[in-house]
Amino acid sequence: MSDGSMKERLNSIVASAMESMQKAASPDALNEIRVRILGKKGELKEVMKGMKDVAPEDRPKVGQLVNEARDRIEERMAEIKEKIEQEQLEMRLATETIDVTLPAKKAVLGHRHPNQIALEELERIFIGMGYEVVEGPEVEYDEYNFTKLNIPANHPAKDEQDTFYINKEIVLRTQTSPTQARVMEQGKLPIRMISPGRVFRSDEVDATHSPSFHQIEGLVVDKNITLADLKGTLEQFAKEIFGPETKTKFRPHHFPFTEPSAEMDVSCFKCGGKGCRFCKGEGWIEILGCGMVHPHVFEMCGIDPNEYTGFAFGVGLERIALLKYEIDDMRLLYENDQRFLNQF
Ligand code: 2NM
Repeated sequence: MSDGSMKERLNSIVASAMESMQKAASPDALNEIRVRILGKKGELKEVMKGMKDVAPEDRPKVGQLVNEARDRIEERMAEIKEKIEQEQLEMRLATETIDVTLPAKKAVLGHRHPNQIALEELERIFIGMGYEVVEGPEVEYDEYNFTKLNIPANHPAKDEQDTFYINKEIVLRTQTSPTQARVMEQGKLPIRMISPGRVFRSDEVDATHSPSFHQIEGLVVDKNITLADLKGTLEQFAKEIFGPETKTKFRPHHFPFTEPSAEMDVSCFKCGGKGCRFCKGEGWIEILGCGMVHPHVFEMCGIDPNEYTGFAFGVGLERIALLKYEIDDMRLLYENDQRFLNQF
């Protein structure tokens, strides 16, 4: 093949490329042209293949012609690409209007969890009585979770069946009272505090149990605190949370960290104490555990039990939420189904 006919062929490729590019209406169409002409199996590559038939002395000249043809096509292609993109942008600006008068999309608001509502109500009641809210670690030393609370090494609460152990010395706290042991140890007296938070017990999930639930424990330490202070405080608490008609009843109980210890029942706020399905015919509903802080606990937390006395109590937050909102299965509290949560 002569370099003259090569030149003709190149000119015709360039001319046809120019023509189809001129007609191209989209970046995609342009890209097809690029592949057809400049691509690996494109028309220019075909011309290069014909180079073997060109006289060796003409080859550099023909190579240069191919490069020039490529440059011209690429240059024009870039111009046309920019023109098409500009046109498309103008088209979108002209057609895609935003109606600023449309009503805004409603933001989907979450909802306070029943546990949270109950927690805030309990906190409000105790803050109103001058208590401080103190939070502590969920991963706790065995020492604070058990030993300083008068729960000795051989106590059944420490069984691996009941407690999650991280290692020999560290557990997931089974109660929030270790936070109170920490506050007592700091030695700033008197103390009026509640400690809310998550606690852990090795329990199977059912309608009334969960391996992770929440507690609020209270602690008052001062000179001359008596059982009368405990009763008066918790009676007031019961009336505020369940209504002014609520009666309370204290039954003797045992806790390692208090002596004497009791459980407090409230008169059923559904039937007023006559007995109904809600209180299982009892007229009373068990609400919390309490007692006078054991002198041994004071000693282990650095407080002189001859100078100071105190009372403490523990309430299950879920238990209060289930009762107050008449929820019959604890599992509903952990499923975070908005249709359920929105009811409270
Ligand atoms: C309860 C029942 C009775 C309690 C004891 C203490 C502390 F730290 F003072 F020893 N805090 N909370 C206590 C007492 C907790 O829960 C059912």
